[in-house]
Amino acid sequence: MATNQVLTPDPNLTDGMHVVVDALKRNGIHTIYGVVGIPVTDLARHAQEEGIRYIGFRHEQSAGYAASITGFLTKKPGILLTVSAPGFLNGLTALANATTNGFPMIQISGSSDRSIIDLQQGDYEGLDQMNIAKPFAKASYRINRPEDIATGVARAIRAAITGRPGGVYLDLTTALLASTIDKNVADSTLFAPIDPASPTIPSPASVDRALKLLSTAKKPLIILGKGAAYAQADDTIKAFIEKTGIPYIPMSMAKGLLPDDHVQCAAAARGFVLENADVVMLLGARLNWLLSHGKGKHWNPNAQFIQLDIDGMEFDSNKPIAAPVAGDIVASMDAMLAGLSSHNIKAADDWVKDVNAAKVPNDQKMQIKLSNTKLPMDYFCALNAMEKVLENHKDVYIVNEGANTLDDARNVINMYQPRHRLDCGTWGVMGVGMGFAIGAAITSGKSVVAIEGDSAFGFDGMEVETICRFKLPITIVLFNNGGIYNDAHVDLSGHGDPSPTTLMANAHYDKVIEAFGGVPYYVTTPEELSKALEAGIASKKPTLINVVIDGMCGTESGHIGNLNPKTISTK
Ligand code: ADP
Ligand code: TPW
Ligand code: MG
Repeated sequence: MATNQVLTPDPNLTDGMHVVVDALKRNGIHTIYGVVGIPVTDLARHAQEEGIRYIGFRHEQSAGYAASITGFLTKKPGILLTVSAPGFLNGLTALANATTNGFPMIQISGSSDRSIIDLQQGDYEGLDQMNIAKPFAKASYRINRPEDIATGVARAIRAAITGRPGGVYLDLTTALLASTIDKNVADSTLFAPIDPASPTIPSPASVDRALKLLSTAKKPLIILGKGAAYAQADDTIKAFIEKTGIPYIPMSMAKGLLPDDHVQCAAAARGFVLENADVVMLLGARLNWLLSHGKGKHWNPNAQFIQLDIDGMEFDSNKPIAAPVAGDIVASMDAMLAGLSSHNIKAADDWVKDVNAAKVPNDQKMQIKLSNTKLPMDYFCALNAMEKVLENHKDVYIVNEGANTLDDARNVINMYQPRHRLDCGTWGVMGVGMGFAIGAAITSGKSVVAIEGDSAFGFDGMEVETICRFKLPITIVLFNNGGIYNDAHVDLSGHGDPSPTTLMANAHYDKVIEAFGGVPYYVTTPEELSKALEAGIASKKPTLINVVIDGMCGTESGHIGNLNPKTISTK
């Protein structure tokens, strides 16, 4: 279209799109994920021309998930680029998910002419995007003038990563993108914010209070959350845990912060430690539903809490926090580690012995589950075959979603490196798989294995085209049990309609990747699965392994059936 052919006959002039790209470059942004169309197509072209990688997706939601996981992995906001209205809305779920999880990302979206939107006169793809984004984002800004672009980008970056990270919306009107400005003037506006994630130092008194409480504990426990993984204070956290000998459990995305086979890892005694611990130190973890809000039968009702978090508003949200430590985990853990010299903190031998003893029966039960050889395979048989391969590829990123596929893989697949397990997170959201896999592969250049339920994969399966187009080293392992949770369908409709949880058990998802030149496998035995997985990782080629899983072995809602309300009437 004529309006998009931005001509710069005057060499002294530049335009909004150029300045946006300059501002992103000035802030060290290397990658943009998105879907183009009016009015941002040329913005993406120009970004590419300027050396920013542009990863074009098939759906904005997946591009957004890729951006958010890039943020989690790098501590810099991942960038999602969307078109107006529908493209913007498609990306918004990913932005909201980033805010909920504390992943830094910026959704940059083209938008309509303000004068038409504000009078609701019906523009092409018209929507009041900045205001709609507000409840889902940590901050929402609009840039209206080219001379404000550098400030707008800087504000968005700072908002995404300072304090608790989150999703930021940045609205760029069509008029702004097409506007012109003197090049020298534009250049003079460019800057990168100093300390965009201002280091927040905890008060010495709060650190002292926390250490004092820990020193009184008879049965201390540390819970590592994804905030601790995000902070990248890996060595300090490891040193603190090892010096004190305190047992720890990792939340899902904190797995690998210390290796899962670490002697102090109490994951196999999770129930026992939660029921018995008298002082629990939360390290970048929230007492939300994933920890039963710190209440109920899973918890020692008298447990006292220490919480290290960058967001002071988090404290007391579910239980009173006896020792809140507000600050960045990097600084807080430095102070906690240094403070060990003046506090006597060592987990008591009896407690450590009891925790280790509690692991034994659970480990044995798990071994029995893993060693079953029934066909069709159940989750444990298949995961056992995978674990044997993956323990020789400890640097592979694992993406994981589904219900049973998620819960069982989380328990079986050991992680050995920080920030290598990426999953549905705080919202338990389906459809993150391909975006996370692509984001992780692009950001790290390493191989990714995405362990997907057949339902989960359906949300974003067309992104295999993106994976193949960019030739990414991603192996998708699809656990096909023919349904959401299982394949136990009953015809409640009375006329042969599939049940609400039914999907096609005999589907060949492998054919999907074959259509785009990727490598397909269809496996029915653990031996075939191991071989295909090994080959997929070794080849570094886009690969999809359709794994036939027993349709009856999954439980409804996986491990959170307790949250699933039931009618009294359903058969
Ligand atoms: P999990 O799901 O693993 O339990 P959550 O996402 O619930 O983790 O909690 C992560 C917490 O970590 C959030 O409350 C967030 O404010 C906090 N956090 C994030 N980054 C940092 C950081 N750099 N320093 C301290 N706390 C952080
Ligand atoms: C965006 C609800 C939770 S788990 C799940 C759905 C649809 C799929 C489970 O089936 P899958 O795994 O993936 O085949 P498995 O091994 O148990 O059979 N929409 C969104 N998010 C969620 N969480 C849902 C719906 C849900
Ligand atoms: Mg399934």
